[in-house]
Amino acid sequence: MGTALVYHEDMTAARLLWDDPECEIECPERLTTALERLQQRGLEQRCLRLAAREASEAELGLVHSPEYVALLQGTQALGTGELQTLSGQYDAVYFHPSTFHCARLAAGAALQLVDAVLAGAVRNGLALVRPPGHHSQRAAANGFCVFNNVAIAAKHAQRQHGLHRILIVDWDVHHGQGIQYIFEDDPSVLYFSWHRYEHGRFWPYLRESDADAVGQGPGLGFTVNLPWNQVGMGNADYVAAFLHVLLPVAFEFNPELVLVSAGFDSAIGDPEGQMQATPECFAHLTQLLQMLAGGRVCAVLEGGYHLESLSQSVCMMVQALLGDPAPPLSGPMVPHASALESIESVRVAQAPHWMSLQQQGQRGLGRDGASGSHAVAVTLNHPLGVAPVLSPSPRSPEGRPSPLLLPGGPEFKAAATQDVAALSSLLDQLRLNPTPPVRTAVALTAPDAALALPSDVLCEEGSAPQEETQAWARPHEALAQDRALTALGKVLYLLDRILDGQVSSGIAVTPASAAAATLDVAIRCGLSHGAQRLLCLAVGQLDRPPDLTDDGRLEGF
Ligand code: Q9C
Ligand code: ZN
Repeated sequence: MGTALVYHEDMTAARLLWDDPECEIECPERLTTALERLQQRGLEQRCLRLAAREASEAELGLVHSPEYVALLQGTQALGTGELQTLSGQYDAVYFHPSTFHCARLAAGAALQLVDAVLAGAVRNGLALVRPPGHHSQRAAANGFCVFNNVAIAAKHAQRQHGLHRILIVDWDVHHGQGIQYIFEDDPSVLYFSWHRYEHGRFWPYLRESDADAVGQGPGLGFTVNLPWNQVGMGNADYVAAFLHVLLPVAFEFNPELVLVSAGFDSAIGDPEGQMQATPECFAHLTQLLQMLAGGRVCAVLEGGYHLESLSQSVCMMVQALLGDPAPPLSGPMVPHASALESIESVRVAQAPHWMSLQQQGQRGLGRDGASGSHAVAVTLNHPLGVAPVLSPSPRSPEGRPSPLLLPGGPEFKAAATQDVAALSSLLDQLRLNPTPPVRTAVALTAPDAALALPSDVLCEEGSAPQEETQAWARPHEALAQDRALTALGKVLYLLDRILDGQVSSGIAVTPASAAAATLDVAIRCGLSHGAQRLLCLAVGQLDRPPDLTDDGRLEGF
């Protein structure tokens, strides 16, 4: 099952016909340059090419008012002066006689992509479109957007394919307020957006772009906003946002389909975003999203105005959709303090709605950066006390996640007692042990011991017996070095404590040169203790352990 690339040359027809510095960046070359680069890299040829079709009036009507669609239809016959006047009635919008046709193709491309993925013709795909869509509203164009391509695709997936849970990931650097408005009271669509915000001083200057906008009514908790309050956010900030906000919530939501509002104005070089994330970051983000919804990821282009950065980022995303390994991320993988503040504020705002954000209590994320580039942190997790893999996530009868309780709310106490009882009986049924007494243990060798750690983290002094460590290390040249061997002893000890059920999770630091070998040993050691399934998540520079076969089996097991 492959990757679809949906496109139509006609979408290059719309262009700005008058002088407007704000709008001139949304130009036809955005599409032609990206497509050329995909061809140059041989990526386009590896995709299933689909010619975009126009969305029908009924399909546009899934999101937009008939009057608005009729108004847009009328623009085809207007002269330049009239187009300019009409454009002036909206914020950051320009119309061209071909805008209606282009915008219908853009929405149609998103629909075709969703149909191809949900019919099983492809696993995933990208629609290269313009105009973009995520700012557009029921009866308003906004921010270069005419029809809300992704919102229309989501409604279509619900109506025509019967989907109950759709995740929209909006990594464009602007807040997709249009998508937020359309789904803010709808618990069947989880909308995540990060965006340049600068405490409200960046376009579109909306109060409702902040972290405390979490949705309304039955949709409470199904809008997740992560405002960036400084420019210059980079790879570490984006990965941290995924690991600490989006992915916990997304796994708990358990979507049937992931739609990506794939704007690349959040990448380095973009004049709008002023961010620092490199194109490779989008390969990693794409890979992370493919863990959801059985890999059913439909990406639709939104912004992205630096032609070189845009084309590279598009290539990175398509590469990842095709299943190619992601190139290593450059730069120090340390999030900015401002990013951690934003991430923490979203976690606090969303914690009442998501169990996965409640587990770390009040402490939140540590402020202390990881060690320098000489070392790789290996995080080990106890299989118990996490969402049981054997049972479906809890659902209400309508098939969506059961409503979560507000701690301190009126019904909370009674319901909590019931819940705890239900949960422990579920755990009993699954023959799972209670959560180990120690939440996190850290095994550090001397050079890393200076790391400042939260007070409730247990620092493991122990090491596995020397003979045992050496036996595990023997097949690996990379583990011959003293420092690597010492680190391995610590890893093995930590793993032992985890598999014993005394410790829930742990972090160990190993020299970068020994990371792959250490991981290999940790996997073998885990399997030899009877673990059936291991999830290895590598962020950044780590090759797959050499003996791991394509179907995930380890040679010899
Ligand atoms: N310098 C999209 O990326 N201008 N639309 C903001 C701040 C409007 C962006 C001015 C930007 C619209 C899809
Ligand atoms: Zn944008």
